[in-house]
Amino acid sequence: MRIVVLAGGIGGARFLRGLKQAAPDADVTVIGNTGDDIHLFGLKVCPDLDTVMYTLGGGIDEERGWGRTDETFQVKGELAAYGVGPEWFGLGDRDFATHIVRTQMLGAGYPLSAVTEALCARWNPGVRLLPMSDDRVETHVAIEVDGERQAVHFQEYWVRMRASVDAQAVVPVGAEQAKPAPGVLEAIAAADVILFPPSNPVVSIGTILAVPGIREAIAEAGVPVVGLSPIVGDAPVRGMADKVLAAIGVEATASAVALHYGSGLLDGWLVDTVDAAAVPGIESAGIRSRAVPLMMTDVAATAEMAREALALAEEVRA
Ligand code: FO1
Repeated sequence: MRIVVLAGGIGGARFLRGLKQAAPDADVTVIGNTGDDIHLFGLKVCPDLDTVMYTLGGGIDEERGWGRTDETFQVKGELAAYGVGPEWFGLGDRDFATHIVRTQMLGAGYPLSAVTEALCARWNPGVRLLPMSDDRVETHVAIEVDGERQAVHFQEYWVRMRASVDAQAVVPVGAEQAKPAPGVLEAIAAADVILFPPSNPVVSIGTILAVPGIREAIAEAGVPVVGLSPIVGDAPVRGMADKVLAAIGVEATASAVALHYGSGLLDGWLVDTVDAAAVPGIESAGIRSRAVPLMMTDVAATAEMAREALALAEEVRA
């Protein structure tokens, strides 16, 4: 079975670990969000691609959910000693090697998709990890400071500001001019099922869908598209998805996110058991829905969620 998964950072990566356990023989292609990418110290950092690669490759720091395990921060300290910022983004010594190799290969002319393939040759994530695009897309967040509107890079909004101010708008800068990376449209066209894991619907899955051609390819793929709600009991399970959902005028509820994606895109939507009351409303919008436990407490629980998503896909296909 060929499965395509649109993945952001921590939530998407954790879901993929469960999917691999639930469908060990499946051929999984991950279309990774690159809107979170940031250039720091002359290096290109791809947080969502690295989080998937490290999580599935066994190198992730489990407790943080990002960056490398057994990490040290000597280089970060030395940079700070030179007064070279920013200090708010924690790049570890082991993690720096990934960004150095990536930046070196990009500088030699390799596209991000080839670089990602090369990095994955070391990590063997067990999925094909494709960036959504080889073109530069960086998500910026419009905020208001002292009555003034300004745009900050998503990472600054997310990590330095901890999403402490309201987001007026979320803009994937460069998305309109970006093209799907090689293999992305082909993978979607060849998929037997397409999954939206519990990633951030705005800055992760929304950014991937903002690359011209990807949303259309998914809508026209003619195979079941099933998502899992990142919102449980009217609150994001992790992260601050409610902050960016507010920016696009979408309520932080399991059903509001499903309706935001729409029945033109989604065929099925899993909500957590606490949101079971939302199922009839979602179904009346033309999206098959089912309430199952959605907390990714461990790999076994996540594998069960993945099995439920695949089962709903077969129900939809019938
Ligand atoms: N998230 C944080 O909250 N604090 C950090 O200092 C931080 C550093 C970092 C370094 C590399 C990397 O790949 C991810 C990092 N993240 C950090 C997570 C990152 O902001 C998120 O993974 C995504 O961008 C949002 O999904």
